[in-house]
Amino acid sequence: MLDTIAAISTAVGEAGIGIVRLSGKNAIDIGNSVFKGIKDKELIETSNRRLTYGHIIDHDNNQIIDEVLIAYMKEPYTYTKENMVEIYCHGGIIPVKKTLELLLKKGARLAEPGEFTKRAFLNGRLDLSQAEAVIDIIKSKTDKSFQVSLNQLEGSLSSQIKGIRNILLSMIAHIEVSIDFPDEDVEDITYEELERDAYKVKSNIEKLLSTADRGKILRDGINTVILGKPNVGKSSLLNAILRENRAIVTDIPGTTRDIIEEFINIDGIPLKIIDTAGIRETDDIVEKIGVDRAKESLENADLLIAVFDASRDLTKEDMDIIELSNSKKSIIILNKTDLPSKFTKDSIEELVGDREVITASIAKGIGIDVLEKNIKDMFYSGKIDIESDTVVTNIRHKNQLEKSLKNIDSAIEDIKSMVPLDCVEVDLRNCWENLGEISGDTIGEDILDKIFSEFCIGK
Ligand SMILES: Nc1nc2c(ncn2[C@@H]2O[C@H](COP(=O)(O)OP(=O)(O)OP(=O)(O)O)[C@@H](O)[C@H]2O)c(=O)[nH]1
Ligand SMILES: [Mg+2]
Repeated sequence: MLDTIAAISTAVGEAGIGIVRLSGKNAIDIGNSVFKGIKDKELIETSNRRLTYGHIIDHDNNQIIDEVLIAYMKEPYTYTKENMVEIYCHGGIIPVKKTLELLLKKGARLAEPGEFTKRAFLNGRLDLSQAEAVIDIIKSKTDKSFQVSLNQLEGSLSSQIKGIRNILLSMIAHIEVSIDFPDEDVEDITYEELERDAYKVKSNIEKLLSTADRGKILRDGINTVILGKPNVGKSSLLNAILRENRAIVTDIPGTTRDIIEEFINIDGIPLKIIDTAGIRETDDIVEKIGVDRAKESLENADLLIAVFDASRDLTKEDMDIIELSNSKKSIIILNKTDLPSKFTKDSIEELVGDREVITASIAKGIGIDVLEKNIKDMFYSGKIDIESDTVVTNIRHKNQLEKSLKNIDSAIEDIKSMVPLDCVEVDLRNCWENLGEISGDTIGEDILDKIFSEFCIGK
């Protein structure tokens, strides 16, 4: 961890400025070796944390690389808690790339994805859930998901996890005392006390877990799949919700072949909306792949919008769609009601049970508002006040919470049947460790590598 890393921290492309960062023991020296200020002033002669004007220069051949602003920041009060230098180049691909190349030539190593944040974690400036919040902030697509990530970065999840782990630690400590010093004059912990504390732990874990599904939705958007047989108006619906002509619409059945994904925002609720190929039996190889993809996309769907065409008779293909939709939260759209109908709303309502059926004429813009309101009602109870609440948005955190819930359940069972305390302690310890993996207090190198590999380079 002693080497000095460098990377381009801004997105590559044409822009006003581009920032190259250095972090590590030699960052300031390396920065100094490529800089020339006004009247030959060196970087180390300037003040800590102050932007200075000058040039990046390859002193080996006296070549000017770019005109820049530069600042160094001395450890430990930096993003990584190490010495850092930030160089503000002109935007565009060449100035930042050339500057980076020069830094590498002067002894810096190209940073891996997320390595700056990883160092912030390893140096104790952020815990793991906070570091993960940094990725989520970068990737967030809506105000709400941004706000939740920001709360996580501020430590809302960390502090709750810490609270639960403290209860566990105190239980473990009491058990150890009882086991190790049975004759001493310390008061033994009773099974009743253990049970009471274990239930406290359990309810806290459950509370966090109950936010997890909602959390996933905030992070990724509600995964919404539009499904139906060919030509019922699926792509028309996508376009209507997006309010743009994103997907090709024609009167030829089998127009959409591939999956089309778009993100939109309905009054702050993020939707990932997926238009699919019309489902039918077909010998066309390309269409067949499309149909398979449509069915696959259903697996991860949070919400299904099943579309039916009222102007044509219901067919076996429609029955298949109803069948497929049974296992999912779904909304049924009865489309093309501007044309003479071949079947009624009642007849389809009978087939879909207690699910809502919306009559629509997507081509005429009728029914879209009702659909949007339905989606809102289904997912946005408004009960969670995002600004103050902790929401678990990360699958890894959810898995750890589930594991620790199993541990505490098993501990509770043991406590109730009054098995020896050292057995209880094993479960409590596992629970403590599994929770610790969320904050990164107990975690293996391989998991760390996996987490940080999700970052972009330069963060
Ligand atoms: N009359 C009428 N026609 C509509 C309506 N909605 C869509 N259509 C027409 O139905 C045809 C098929 O629409 P698409 O949106 O391409 O249907 P699709 O379900 O995506 O079809 P595939 O991609 O082939 O599976 C087009 O000609 C649309 O203009 C409607 O509400 N009323
Ligand atoms: Mg289509």
